[in-house]
Amino acid sequence: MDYGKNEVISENFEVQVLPAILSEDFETETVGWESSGAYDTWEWGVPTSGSKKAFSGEKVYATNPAGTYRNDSDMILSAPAIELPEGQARLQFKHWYELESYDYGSYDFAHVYVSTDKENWDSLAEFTG
Ligand SMILES: [Ca+2]
Ligand SMILES: [Ca+2]
Repeated sequence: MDYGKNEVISENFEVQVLPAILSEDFETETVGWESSGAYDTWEWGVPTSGSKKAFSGEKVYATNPAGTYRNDSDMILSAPAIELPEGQARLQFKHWYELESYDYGSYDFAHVYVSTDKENWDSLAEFTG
């Protein structure tokens, strides 16, 4: 009953909470994360530029945690390969970014790709300035 003396009946739902297959807060030495590409400045550590803080703890993986990335950079940060069970999967992450842009568009882009064979990659998301 609520204050208006209306009876509220709601159904019961059962929610299954699945454990994360890969969870990373970058606070301790990372395993399996690799960077590559042109002018690769991906680095693990405490950011002193950009966001100047982490979403969790104090460490992050960032493109040059102490300054801007270089012009003509084309760099990749790869997560370790994981085995997914049958069915749907969800990728969830927190990120901070500041990409070079101008009045009518963006010079720089960031993408999130996934692959099942490390040869063919599907774009899940694209971010601009
Ligand atoms: Ca962290
Ligand atoms: Ca640029």
